[in-house]
Amino acid sequence: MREAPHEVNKEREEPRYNNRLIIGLGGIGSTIVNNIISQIKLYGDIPENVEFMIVDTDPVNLAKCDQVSEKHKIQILPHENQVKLMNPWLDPRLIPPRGANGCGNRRIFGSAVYNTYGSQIIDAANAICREMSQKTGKEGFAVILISALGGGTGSSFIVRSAIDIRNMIEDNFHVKPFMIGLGILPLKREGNIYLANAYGALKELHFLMQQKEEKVVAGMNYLNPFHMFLLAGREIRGQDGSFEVIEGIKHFLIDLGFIPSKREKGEGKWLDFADIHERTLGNEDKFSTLGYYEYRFPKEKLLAYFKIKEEIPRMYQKLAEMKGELGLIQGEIREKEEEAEMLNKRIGDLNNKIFEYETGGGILSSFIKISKEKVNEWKITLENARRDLEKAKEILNDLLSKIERKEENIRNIEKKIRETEAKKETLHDELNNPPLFDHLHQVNLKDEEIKFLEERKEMLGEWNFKRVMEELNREDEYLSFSHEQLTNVEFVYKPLVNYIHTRGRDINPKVMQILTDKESYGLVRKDPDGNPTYADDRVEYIIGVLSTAPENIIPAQYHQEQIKKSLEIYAKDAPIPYHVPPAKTWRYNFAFYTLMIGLKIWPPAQGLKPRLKELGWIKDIYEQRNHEEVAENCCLFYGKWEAFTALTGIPYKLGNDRRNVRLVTEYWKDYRIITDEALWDQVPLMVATAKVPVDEITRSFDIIINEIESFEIAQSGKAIDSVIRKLKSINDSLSEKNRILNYMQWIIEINMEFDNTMRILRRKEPLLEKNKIEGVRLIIDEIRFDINTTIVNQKKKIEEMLGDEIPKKLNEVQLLYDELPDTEKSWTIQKKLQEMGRLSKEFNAIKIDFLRDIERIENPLETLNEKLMEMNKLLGSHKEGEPEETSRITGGRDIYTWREE
Ligand SMILES: Nc1nc2c(ncn2[C@@H]2O[C@H](COP(=O)(O)OP(=O)(O)OP(=O)(O)O)[C@@H](O)[C@H]2O)c(=O)[nH]1
Ligand SMILES: [Mg+2]
Repeated sequence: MREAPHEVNKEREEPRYNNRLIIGLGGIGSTIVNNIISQIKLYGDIPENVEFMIVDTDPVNLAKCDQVSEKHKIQILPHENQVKLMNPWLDPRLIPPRGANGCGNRRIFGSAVYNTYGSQIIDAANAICREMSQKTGKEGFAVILISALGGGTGSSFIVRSAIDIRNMIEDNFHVKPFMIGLGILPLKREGNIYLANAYGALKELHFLMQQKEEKVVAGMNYLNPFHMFLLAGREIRGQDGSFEVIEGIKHFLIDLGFIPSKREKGEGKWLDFADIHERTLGNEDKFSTLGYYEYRFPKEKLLAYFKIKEEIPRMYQKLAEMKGELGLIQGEIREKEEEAEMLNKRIGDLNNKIFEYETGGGILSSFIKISKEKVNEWKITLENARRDLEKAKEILNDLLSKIERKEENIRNIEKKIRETEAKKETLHDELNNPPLFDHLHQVNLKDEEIKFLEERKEMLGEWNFKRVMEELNREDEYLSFSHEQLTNVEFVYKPLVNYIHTRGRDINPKVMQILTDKESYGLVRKDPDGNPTYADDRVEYIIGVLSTAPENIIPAQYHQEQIKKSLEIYAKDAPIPYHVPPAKTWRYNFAFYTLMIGLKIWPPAQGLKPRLKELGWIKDIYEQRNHEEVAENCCLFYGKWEAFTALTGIPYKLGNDRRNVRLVTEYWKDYRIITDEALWDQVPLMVATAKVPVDEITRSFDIIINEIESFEIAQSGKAIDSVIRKLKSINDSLSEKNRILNYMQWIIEINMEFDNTMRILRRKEPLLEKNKIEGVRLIIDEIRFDINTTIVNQKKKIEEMLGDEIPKKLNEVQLLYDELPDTEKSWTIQKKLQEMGRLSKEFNAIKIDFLRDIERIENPLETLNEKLMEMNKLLGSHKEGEPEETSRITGGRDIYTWREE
């Protein structure tokens, strides 16, 4: 099924990434790795080229991960004094209180812990890699790092350890490992600290991903360690997807061969690491995501249910047997107790007899002559009886402890029966009413169907999904949830995050008109359907994979072309946008996975929401936090001042830790998640957006000017009528002012956006095509002409007319009527004169407001003018060292001002 351009030379490529190391960091990261291992073990041993490792600061969580060998659990227990000693910069108030879980959600503390104990993680990874490569005889490595981004431990360690592990493998094995990161975003309703942590972690990951050149500081290479960083969200379309996201990740990684199992070796599969590597080239600076839809028949659950059903009667039988044994022992005890009683009695009698004889006063001595021998005989019998009694007591004791043990066993088995019954109930419920998920649809089974299948349970091993649904007479349903779903766009790509691929119709139509005005500016092309195509909307690479046993596919219903088309919508005009080969996997699952490489998660334009919706909600929370609070959400560079300076250009001060901490926090607080290309790509849009309110203001002024310029006084007796009409429409036209002020508000926002964007652009080379630069310059010139000439003239004209000419004309009319003798002023004329007087007064009042208010547009327009001049400069002759100079113009906050401190 592989398409020609995907052909990869296996012999050359595959061994490079033969050894796979999967690392779970923090609570959720470790749990996912633990789940992956259980899943792989379902189908046999773990292949020798796959190793797992988990790292956490929370021992309780590590203990729960029972699938990971103790040797591969890296437990980091931060010791307060040690952490303080190694991190003198750390404000002690940031150390989590005793008893807090792990890093207590503090990324800054996670950073300090990593500074102190990180080498343990790297040493462990090194030992595992060494052992694995000795076993496999191969040196290539692929490493997958998994963690949640909202916590303290995983979200810090994933940023820090990725660089160290990459460097360790390069140094020790002399190969470049293929590195994949996988981060889980929090739910919208989680506490603020989780949301803000996730934003902090994303900023740092994004920063690392932008490091395109080797930069070695203190022996550490800060080149981007990741080839691909996948994001998955717990909340998908407003629903809690905690379970689905873990299932999805697990299945995605195993079924697609990222983590080979004995069943899915990863070689000769639809996609291997060399393929993935090829697709990620050039997109390492952007995030990616995975899509997941699964239709599942609960074969494993069903078999487990049958097994339990068979087990329970056996358990009851065992219980009955044990109770029987208990009865037997109880009998024995009764016998022994009687025996002991009898012996006790005999001993008493003998003692009495001997006593009476030896004291001589008894009845016996007077009537019977008793020989000494007889007494001795009694004594021997007494001794024997005593011994027998001891023995009986011993046996009795044994029996009593035996019965205690039996009773304990019985209690245990009763407990086990109760548990098993409960488990049976749960399984039964899960078969009857499986929970409904957006990404995971499990077939529900009615009691008769369960019974039907129980009678044929041997067949379950031989049948497959399609066959079993036919046997149940549910083939229509099978078709609907498998094949038909695949041709529905939504299901084809179902990403595990809330990603909106296009900016769609969100852009103001007037801005759009400017952008797509091909004749004048040539900024944005239209596709054949007339929709604008923005390079920034495109997902760089989309791969769709159908994963099921081939027997489950109904060829006539599997519309591969249609699926491809659906994917194409999101891939836009990406060079090789999709790939839909079926992967051979499980017989009872019908799954469709998508791998989407190169997401543009930022807002596509000024004033729009980010394409990755999660980014919107975590950003909002983060930005409400003050400096101290934000520090808790940051990790990278604390205590690594030298690297901070080398990578950001912001100088640290030796020995002034408090200041250095502040610098790092401030840097992250201001950091924006966007690539240089995207930022430049937004320039035409920003400039086109600026043109709209300026155009609108000139248009509003034109309306007013037209209105007042046509103020002519009719020469007949109708003069007063025309004046009244005119005054009304002039007064109306002056309400255009409100529109003008609205546009002014928009300009103020645009100015802020220019500030934010240019703050970053000032340090970057322009990354815009020449023709676009020309288009943008043209728009800038037009706007500046409007600001400096058109609007200035319009204002001047309006001021003259309103302040001077119209009052003069009104005066003329007034005079005209004043000269009229009273006898000629009819009642109607008098009424009209009154009306004119009222309108003139109104005019005067509106006029004063108007002239005062439109003065307010001057400042924003002047600022915009300055921004545009600077933008022009940035587009043209960008030189190193220029930023300090230009930053003064905007007066905005600029991180370069730190240089002067
Ligand atoms: N899918 C899923 N995610 C969860 C669950 N519980 C917590 N999370 C996510 O995990 C994030 C916290 O990450 P953890 O891995 O628990 O934290 P950690 O890395 O151990 O960090 P600390 O415990 O603060 O040291 C939260 O923001 C949640 O989004 C769960 O049951 N399912
Ligand atoms: Mg934890």
